[in-house]
This record gives sequence, structure tokens and C-alpha cells, in this order.
Amino acid sequence: MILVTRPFLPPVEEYKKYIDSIWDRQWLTNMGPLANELEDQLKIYLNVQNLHFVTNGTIALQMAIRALDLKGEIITTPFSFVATTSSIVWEGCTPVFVDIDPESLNIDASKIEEAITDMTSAILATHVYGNPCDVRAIEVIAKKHNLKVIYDGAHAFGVEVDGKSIFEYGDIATCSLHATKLYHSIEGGLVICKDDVINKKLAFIRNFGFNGPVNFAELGLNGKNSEFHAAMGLANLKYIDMIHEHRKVLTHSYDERLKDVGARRPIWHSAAKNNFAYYPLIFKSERDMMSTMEYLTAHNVHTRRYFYPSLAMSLPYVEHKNLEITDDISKKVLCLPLYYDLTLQQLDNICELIVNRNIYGV
Ligand code: T4K
Repeated sequence: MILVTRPFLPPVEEYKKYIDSIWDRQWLTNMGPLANELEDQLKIYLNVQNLHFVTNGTIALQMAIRALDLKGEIITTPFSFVATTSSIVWEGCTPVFVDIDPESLNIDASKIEEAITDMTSAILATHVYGNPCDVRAIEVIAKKHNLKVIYDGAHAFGVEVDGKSIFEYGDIATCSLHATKLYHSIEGGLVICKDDVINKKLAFIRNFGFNGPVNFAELGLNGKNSEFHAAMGLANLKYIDMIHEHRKVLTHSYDERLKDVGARRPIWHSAAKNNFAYYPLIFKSERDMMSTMEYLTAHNVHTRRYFYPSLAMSLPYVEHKNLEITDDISKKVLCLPLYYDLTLQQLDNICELIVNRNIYGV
């Protein structure tokens, strides 16, 4: 069976070496030496000034909303994983959905201003599949209306725009290091913030608000991650270039093999480096997409409808809203298997099934 993704695992001896060191120290969590080392290495790898290693990408978003003290309405995208919207609601704010751009599949920056009201405090946008939002346009709008910007960069590990980490854009950026991501620490997340004052606040929030053993600086939560997760992050980081390279080869191979099946790819940001996190295809109709998905499933190839249904139409805790582009694209998009262990032979077989289904109508 071929799944839509499989986590990369480093050679087990390399992970065990870290685990042995944890046994020696008996230091398991609360920002131990491996978690600190991972943060240091990630700051260098990603070329960012500040970064917090946290329990997951969802907590990262909640911490970001809290650190910026956001209230009222937050403008956001309906085309994302549920955590983007649920974090807004969890923090007591109201999501206001703006439709997406049909090419990038990210929030359409040209439609943001018409959604701003007296209650708007921020824009929370996702770099969908790692493809950067129109960060320049969003920055201009945010400055003009005095809004904060959070980027959900759950998929965007390693992406750069104009040679700068995508995580350096916005007031705060977050990332997910979940097992299904191209780089992972089993469970994990990152919060990245340039501003030293907000960054300090994030550090307090991550650790219950503690400022020393008997003092509290902030209302906090427990966002700390463990030494075991940091160990996986450290072991995997050594392989990130190799992972990236293989995903690139797979992606180009899919592009070449599937160019005539009548499905299109999202258009990537022109000034950005790709990280090959997902392989989405947008079919001409929901019928084409469904029949391809079912045909692949019947041949033991599992795909996923990331992201269907539209968050603005499906969540029981938000007011439902039709958005033309999102409603249309979310019905037609399908993510194909993409992961380090996927072989070119397996990819060929997947492509053959899709080509046969879509060109010859089998
Ligand atoms: N923002 C965005 C835009 C996100 O996409 C996400 C998460 C978040 C925020 C929140 O970040 P985290 O709090 O999760 O760090 C998966 C992931 O669980 C989720 O992290 C991810 N986005 C989302 C897009 O995908 P599911 O429900 O599709 O996962 P699941 O369990 O169905 O696994 C997918 C495939 O991976 C399956 O075919 C099986 C395979 N798999 C999975 C796991 C966990 C394995 O082979 N091994 C494994 O250990 O959500």
C-alpha cells in the first residue's frame, strides 16, 4: 500500500545515541540540552534570529495569537488545515474568511481590505503547501490599517523568499514539525519572531508564564517539547538536504509524467525557493478528481483531499460563508503521495494509473 506520506526516519543507531545521552543525564523535558541544541541548529539552518521549539504547530499558533494580544476579528484563509481556524476561535477571536487566489491557493491579498472592520486586529494567513503568500502586499495592508500579521508556516520549513527565510515575514511565523511534515520531530512546532520583546513574551508563555522559580511575567501555558522529540529533530536535521533533494526529483518527475492529464498545479511564488512539501493537483472537475482518487485507492494508492471541505463551510463553530474560489478549488484538489521513501518506480506506477484513468478513461 502507498500512503500519501510516510515520516522520514534516521538510522536508528543515530537516534539511539541521543537517547543514551538522555538516559545518562536523566533530563527529559523543560528545555533540556537537546532542545536547546535543536533551537541553536535550527536558527542557523533557517537563518532566523529567534525561534522557540514547542509541542506542535497548533500550540505555536495559539501562542502567537496570545503573544500579540489579539482581540476581535482576525482575517484568515478558508483553505488550510483546521488548526489555522480553530486556534483563532480557541483564543476567543472571530475568524473572518477571505477567498483565495486561484493560482497560488493562498489568501487573495487584493480581497483583504474589503474585509477589514473596526474590530479587525490581525491577518492570519497560511503559506499553503509551503507556497509563500503575497507577503509584500500583506505587509502594506497591515501597515496601512495597523494590523498584526501571523503566518501559519506549518508546511513552509526551509522556504525562502528573496533569499530570506519565509519565517522572517510577518510579526510572528509558526511551523509544524509533525511526523507527516518533510522535516519533523515526531510532534513539534516552531514559533519565530523578530521582535525581541514579543519573543521574550513567547518564552514566558511557553513555560506557564514563569519568570524565575517563584515569579510570573505572563499568563502562560505548557508549550515545551521533550528531549526525545528534540533528539528526533536533531537526528533528522542531518538529512534535510538529502530529503529535500529526493522530494525535488520526485516532484519534477510527477510534473513531467502528469503534464497531459488535464489537471493543473498551483503557481509557486516567483521569488521563492520551493521545499517540495506536498504534491497537489487541481483537476478540471470534482468528478475527475473523485474518479482519480477512487481509482488510485482501488489500486492501493492513498491520496488526500488537503484541503476539503472549505473551513468557512464545514466547522460547526464558525458562521458559514460561501467563497467562490475556495468552494470550487477545494472540491477539485488532490494531494498525491510524496515522501522520502517513495521510489521512482512507485511514482511511475502511480502516474501510469492517473494517465490511464484520465487520458484513456479506463
Ligand atoms: N496549520 C496547518 C496549515 C497545518 O497543515 C497543520 C497540520 C497545523 C497548522 C497544525 O500543526 P500540528 O499541530 O499538527 O503540528 C496531518 C497532520 O497530522 C497535521 O500535522 C497536518 N497539518 C495535516 C495537513 O495532516 P492528517 O489527519 O491528515 O494525518 P493522518 O494521521 O491521516 O496521516 C496522514 C498520512 O500519514 C497517513 O496516510 C498515514 C501517514 N502516517 C501518519 C503518521 C502520523 C504515517 O505513515 N506515520 C505516522 O506516524 O493530519
